[in-house]
Amino acid sequence: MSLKTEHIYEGILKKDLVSLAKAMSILESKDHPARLPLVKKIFPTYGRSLRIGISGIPGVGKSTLIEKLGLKFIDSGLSVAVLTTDPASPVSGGSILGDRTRMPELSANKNAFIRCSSGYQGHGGLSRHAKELMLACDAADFDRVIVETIGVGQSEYDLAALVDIFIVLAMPGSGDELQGIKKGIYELADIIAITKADGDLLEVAKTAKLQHDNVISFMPSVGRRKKKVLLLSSRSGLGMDELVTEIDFFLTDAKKQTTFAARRNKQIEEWIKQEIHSQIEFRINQLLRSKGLLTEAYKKTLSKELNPLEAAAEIVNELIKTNL
Ligand SMILES: Nc1nc2c(ncn2[C@@H]2O[C@H](COP(=O)(O)OP(=O)(O)O)[C@@H](O)[C@H]2O)c(=O)[nH]1
Ligand SMILES: [Mg+2]
Repeated sequence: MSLKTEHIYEGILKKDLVSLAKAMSILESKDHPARLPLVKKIFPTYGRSLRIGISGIPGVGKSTLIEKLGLKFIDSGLSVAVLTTDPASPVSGGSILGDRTRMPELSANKNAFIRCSSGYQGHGGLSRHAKELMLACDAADFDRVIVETIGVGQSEYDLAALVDIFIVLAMPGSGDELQGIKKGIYELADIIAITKADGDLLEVAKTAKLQHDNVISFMPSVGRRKKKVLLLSSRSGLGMDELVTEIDFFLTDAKKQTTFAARRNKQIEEWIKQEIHSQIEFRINQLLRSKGLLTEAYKKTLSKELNPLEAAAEIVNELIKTNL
């Protein structure tokens, strides 16, 4: 490990936020020579922080909630790291919802650290390297790590497998409950919170809560506490204390029942699995580039000698011969 990386490592251990941000940049860049040495150094700290996953469609109120929740944790003497993704469009490269500014108070707090990765790095809005970023938060000894992901595609499933508690936010009156059932996302949720339960939306939110209560009453609670549906308003503060209590209660209870440990074991398993896929993909792309296989197949496909399916099969066979 270079002196510079050693310096960054020492900095993380002291919770120096600049070092932590630098470490995260290294961890997010696949080819960085310091990436592996850094992971090796910090891995022994794995699992120190409690991980909270928060998911829900864009605009449901995740970032606003995280700011309030983070400040509540800090008020009770805890330190908080937030990993979020900038829902930038790969086309315009611009931010749609301006997440960077959505947590102004929390970002100014010295007991908080906010990392905003660009959304299109990974699939569905979860940073491809969320696991490594969480590990860096462990090393910096943050008490709570909150990870935000937009409820799109695979990202919810990926996130649910990487955290100690998974909270799904639902918008009142949006038909979210049906969406949630369809995608099986409520099966993964430990807590479901109906957001924006204030002003004109309060009554709609109350109805949505009843619908959600009904939906989850049919779901089995295998090995864990029954799922909980809460009414929440980041604006009026309704349900905020209850949410904090529920999170603590859930985690304490999970630890007692050993489901917490089981989940942590699963997290490691999931991490290895995701890493296998990512390393194979990286190797394949390297080989494709170096061997010019793609160009050859492309030519044969253009001249209609092969169709794309055959061309791909030919390349795969060739790659297998090289033992990847
Ligand atoms: N009425 C109301 N609006 C909220 C609440 N929380 C967030 N919002 C608004 O909903 C919009 C989206 O919030 P945001 O936190 O960015 O959602 P995200 O995309 O899920 O992160 C913003 O305009 C917020 O001001 C709430 O509790 N009540
Ligand atoms: Mg957001």
